[in-house]
Amino acid sequence: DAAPLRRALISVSDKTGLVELATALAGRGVALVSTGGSAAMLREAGLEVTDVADVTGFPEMMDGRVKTLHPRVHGGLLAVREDAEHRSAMEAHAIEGIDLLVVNLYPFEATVAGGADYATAVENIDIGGPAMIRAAAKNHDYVTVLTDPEDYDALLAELDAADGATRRDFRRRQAQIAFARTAAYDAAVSTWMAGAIGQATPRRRAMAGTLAQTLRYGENPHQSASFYADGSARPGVATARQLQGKELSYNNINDTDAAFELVAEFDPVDGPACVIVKHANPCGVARGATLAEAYRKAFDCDRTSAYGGIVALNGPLEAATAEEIAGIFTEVVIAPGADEGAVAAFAAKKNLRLLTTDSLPDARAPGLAWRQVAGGFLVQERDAGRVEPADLRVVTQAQPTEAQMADLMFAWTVAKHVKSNAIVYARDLATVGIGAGQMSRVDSAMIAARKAQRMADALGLPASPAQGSAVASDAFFPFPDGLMEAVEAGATCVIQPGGSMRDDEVIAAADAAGIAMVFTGMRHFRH
Ligand code: 93A
Repeated sequence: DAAPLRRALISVSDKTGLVELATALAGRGVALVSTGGSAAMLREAGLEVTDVADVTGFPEMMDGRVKTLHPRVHGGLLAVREDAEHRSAMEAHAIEGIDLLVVNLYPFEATVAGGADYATAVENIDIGGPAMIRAAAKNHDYVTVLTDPEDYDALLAELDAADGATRRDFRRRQAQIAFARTAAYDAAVSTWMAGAIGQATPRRRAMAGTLAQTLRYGENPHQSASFYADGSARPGVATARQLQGKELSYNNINDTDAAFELVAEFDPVDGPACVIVKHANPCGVARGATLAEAYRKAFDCDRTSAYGGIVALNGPLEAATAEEIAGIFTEVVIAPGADEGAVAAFAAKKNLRLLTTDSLPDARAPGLAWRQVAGGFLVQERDAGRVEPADLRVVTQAQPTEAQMADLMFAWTVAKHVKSNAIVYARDLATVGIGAGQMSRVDSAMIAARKAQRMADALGLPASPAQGSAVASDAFFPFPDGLMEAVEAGATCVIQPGGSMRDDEVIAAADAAGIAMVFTGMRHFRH
C-alpha cells in the first residue's frame, strides 16, 4: 500500500514552513510544480520549480480565479494509476501524475473576521484549491494531500519511515482531514453569507468551525476535546484575547460563555453589572454603582459557590475591581477590556485567566444555537427574547412599586440564564437566592429560599434577604404551591410568564398573600 512520491503540486496561501518542506522534498528528488506566489517563494529559496502555467499550457488568468482548474492538474490528481483506460488517457493528453498535493486555501475566515467588505469576501472564496483538495483526497489510494502546515513534519517523518513513500493509513488520515477542511471552509462561506444578506437564522445552515484549540481534556479527564471557532464576529469566549493565566479548560470555556452572555443582558448605559458562574449557572448576579460594588454584591449572594467561579463584567475591568476579584480563588475573568492596573493586579495570579473582548455581545442579536442528540442535532434561534416593562401585565390587586419593578425585571433577566426550572430571588438589583435545574419548580423555589437563608448566615444578616424580595420564575407556576413557597420565603412580588390552566388559582393565592404579581407573556426555558 506504499505510494511513491515523485511529483508534488504546491499551492498555498499560508506559506508557513513552505520552504523547509519543499527543500526536504527536493532533497528526496521530488519534482515540484507550483502556482504564482508559492512558486516565486520557492525559487527565491533556490529551488527548482515548474510553473503550473507551463503544465496546463494556460497562463494564470482572471485575477488568479483560473490557475489550476485544468485536466492536466485534475487528471494528474484523479487518475487511477493501474487502470489501463486512465493510463491511456494520461498518455493521450500528456497528463502526468501528481503524487502529493500541498494546498491551503485563500484565508476566507480571516478575511471576513477582519471586517472585509462583500466584494473582498467573495474574491477570497477559493475555488481551485478546494477542487484540488477534494480530488486528491478522493484519490488517496495514490495521492497524499496536506492541507495544514502543522502536518508537514508528519509527512517528512512518514517518508523517512516508509522509504520515501507514504503508507495507506497516512494517506487516509490526511484525506479525512482534507474533507473536514473543505467542509468547514464551505460552511464558513455559507455562514458569512447568511449574515451578509440578512438571513441571520436561515432554515438551511451547515455547522462547522475551524479548530481554535486542542483542549487537554473534555468535561472529564478521560474525554478528549477541542474548541472550534465558527467564524462569526460575535464577541465572546471564542474570539476573546487571553491576557494571562494557564490554558482554558473545556468547562472554563462553557462557563465563561454562560457568564458573558448573561452579563451582556445588562446594558452598560444602565450601569455596571457582574455575573459569577459555577457549573454553567449563575451563583451571583448584581448591578452596582461601580464594577467593584457589583462584584461584591454578586459575590455576597453565594460566597461558597463563588469560590473557583467565573466572573464576567459588562464594562472594562480596572484595578480596584481586579484587586477585589484577586482576593478569592477565581478561575476566569472576562470583560470588554481591561486597563493596565487591572492587568497588573492579576499578574501574580498565575492560574487566573483574564480574557478581554473589544465589546460586549449584543444580547438581542439573532443567531443560532445548536445541541447534539444521539444521531443528530437540534438547531434553534438563540434566546434573544426580551421583555420590556411595557410588556408586563399586573394581574394582582397589589401593584408593584417602582423599586419592586426594577428588581422584578432584574430577577427575570437572570432567570432567563438559569437552567430550568429556575427560581431567582432578588433584592436591590442583586440576586439573593438562585434555584437552578430542578425537575420540579417547587424544589427550585425551596432551594433558592435555602440559599437566601445561607446568605443571611454567612453575612450575619438579621433575616433572610428573601424577605421583601422579588422572585422570578422562568416558566409559569402550574399550581399555587411553587408560588406559596416563595411567599413563605418572604417574597413580596412575583414575575412569571403566566399562561397556566390554573392562572386563576395562582392569582387568587397571590392576592390572598397580598403580594404583587406580573405576567411577562414570554417564558425562558433553558435546558
Ligand atoms: O482563484 S482560485 O479559486 N482558482 C484556482 O484555480 C486556484 N488554484 C489554486 N484559487 C486557486 N488556488 C489557490 O491559490 C490555492 O488554494 C492557494 O490558496 C492559493 C495559492 O496561490 P499562490 O501560490 O499564487 O500564492
